[in-house]
Amino acid sequence: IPDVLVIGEILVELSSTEPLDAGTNLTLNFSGDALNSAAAAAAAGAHTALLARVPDDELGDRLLERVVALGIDTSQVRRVNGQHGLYLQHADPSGDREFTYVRRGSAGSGLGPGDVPLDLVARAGAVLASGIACAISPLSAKAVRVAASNSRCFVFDPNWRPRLVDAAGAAEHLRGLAKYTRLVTPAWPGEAQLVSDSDDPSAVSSAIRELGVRAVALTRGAEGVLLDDAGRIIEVPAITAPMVVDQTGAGDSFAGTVTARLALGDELVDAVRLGVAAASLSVGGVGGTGHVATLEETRAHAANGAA
Ligand code: KDG
Repeated sequence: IPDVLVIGEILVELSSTEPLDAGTNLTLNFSGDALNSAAAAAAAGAHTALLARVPDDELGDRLLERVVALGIDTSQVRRVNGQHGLYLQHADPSGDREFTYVRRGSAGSGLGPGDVPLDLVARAGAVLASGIACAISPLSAKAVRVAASNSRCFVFDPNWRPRLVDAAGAAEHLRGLAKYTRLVTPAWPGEAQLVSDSDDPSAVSSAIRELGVRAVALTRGAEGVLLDDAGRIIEVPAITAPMVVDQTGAGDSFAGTVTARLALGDELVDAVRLGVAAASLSVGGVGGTGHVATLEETRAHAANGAA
């Protein structure tokens, strides 16, 4: 029985620091928020399994080798006929990071309620899913809902991607899952304001709690995390990243680490402190799993940051 079960689609990642054009060189890797957060959870000491569908082809074999190398249990991965979901990570013409997706109809988005192992979900320490798993298909959204409603500790990361779902749709996913949710981890301001347009973070977190969520961790970049645990507000400061190469997956690293530490019995605020440290280290590598810090490194970074 895993400490953490992560639900979602593992993506093929092709990345470049340049804008796309004919002849652009792209680097192949594997990512997707589910993989990024599962890698962080495993590194944080939790026995972590991924619940996902992966195409039964050579690229799928390589993808799963990478998943195993990241210390993740693949016993809940189903190999199926179908195509990979892919995203290109590149620059837009002004140099900002951009994602382009080629994923509609992918094998991963065919994950459905019938794939959810109810007994395992009920016994797992925690279940983690994101708004991306809800946005990629109605079937996948149902799978998330079934898992959330059977889990004793469900963590939801809104991970709003406007190229996959509009604001109303993303808000609906959050509302629909709220009553099953132990912790939600929206980024401030965009995701947090999906359900309230107030400029006051604690007013927004209490609006989110009113939907039925027990705790809200608003991630606010350099301003740190505002944790609202059933009405008790705690500000957890940010920690400066020793090296910034690529921000991709920082939020996933936070969510995965916090979920792992919660499942292992840490107090929520301690789990959040480690999540902040892990996210700050995760930006030191290219792509979603370019740098996954060990628990020792994360603890040391958290201690240094607090000093
Ligand atoms: O959070 C990083 C993810 O966005 C990236 O790995 C790609 O999963 C991805 C997505 O669907 O955007």
